[in-house]
Amino acid sequence: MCDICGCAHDVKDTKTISINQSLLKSNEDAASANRKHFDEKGILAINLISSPGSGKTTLLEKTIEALDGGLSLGVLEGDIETDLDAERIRARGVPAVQLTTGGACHLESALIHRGFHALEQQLNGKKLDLLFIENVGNLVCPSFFDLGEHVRVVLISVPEGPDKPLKYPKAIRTSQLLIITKSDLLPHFDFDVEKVRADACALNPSIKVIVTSAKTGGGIEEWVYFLQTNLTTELKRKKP
Ligand SMILES: Nc1nc2c(ncn2[C@@H]2O[C@H](COP(=O)(O)OP(=O)(O)OP(=O)(O)O)[C@@H](O)[C@H]2O)c(=O)[nH]1
Ligand SMILES: [Mg+2]
Repeated sequence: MCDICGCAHDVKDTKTISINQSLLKSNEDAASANRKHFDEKGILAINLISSPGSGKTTLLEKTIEALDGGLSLGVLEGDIETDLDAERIRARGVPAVQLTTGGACHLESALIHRGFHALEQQLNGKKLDLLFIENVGNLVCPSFFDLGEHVRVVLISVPEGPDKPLKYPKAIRTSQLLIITKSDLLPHFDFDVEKVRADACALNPSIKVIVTSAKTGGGIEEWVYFLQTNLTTELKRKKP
């Protein structure tokens, strides 16, 4: 068990399991309330999960560039310390709130609820289309916590190695999209994209895979299309 967050992974002690189950249950209740709130406002919420440094904030920067004001975005940035990532997003003219967990290795729904209200204050009544939640860099604990998102996206970068889907199956099983980032580095690493795709699809047959590079812009158009399609589907689903 993770000593910091008390997550339910690899739990052997029955007393600990019951504590963690109640923690997860209260998180799930708050996640449902968040999702209802986002639904009422016609927002598509996206939770980005990855190891530290896989390229989450860089992908968001490229997304802002690619959308070029076509959709209205807001970002909740999760980190253990500092508001460096939120500053990077705000520098591109997009509202962002930093959620510093003070040691915890994942975000939880109650923090998202508070962060979203803080974000709304920056919006001055402007409607959001997409809410991005950049989770704390960690491929384990964030997989266990629904934040009320509509879409979960897991990122694995080329330098991390091709064994990550097999080693972190929960992240793959609970995500709708796997983004393989830093594809410009493929010539320098033993990273078999087709094997990673096959491993991910064996764990989660419905997962979609997109290969991107923030350096060359490869795959960014496909990612933007994924976002637009999911936003349209969500809006249709909510229509009476
Ligand atoms: N070569 C290459 N480098 C990249 C790419 N995307 C991101 N990087 C670099 O990877 C490093 C980490 O990128 P970030 O976007 O900050 O990663 P992150 O996942 O947000 O990191 P944390 O928030 O700390 O978990 C930076 O030096 C980026 O410039 C890419 O597509 N190709
Ligand atoms: Mg980041």
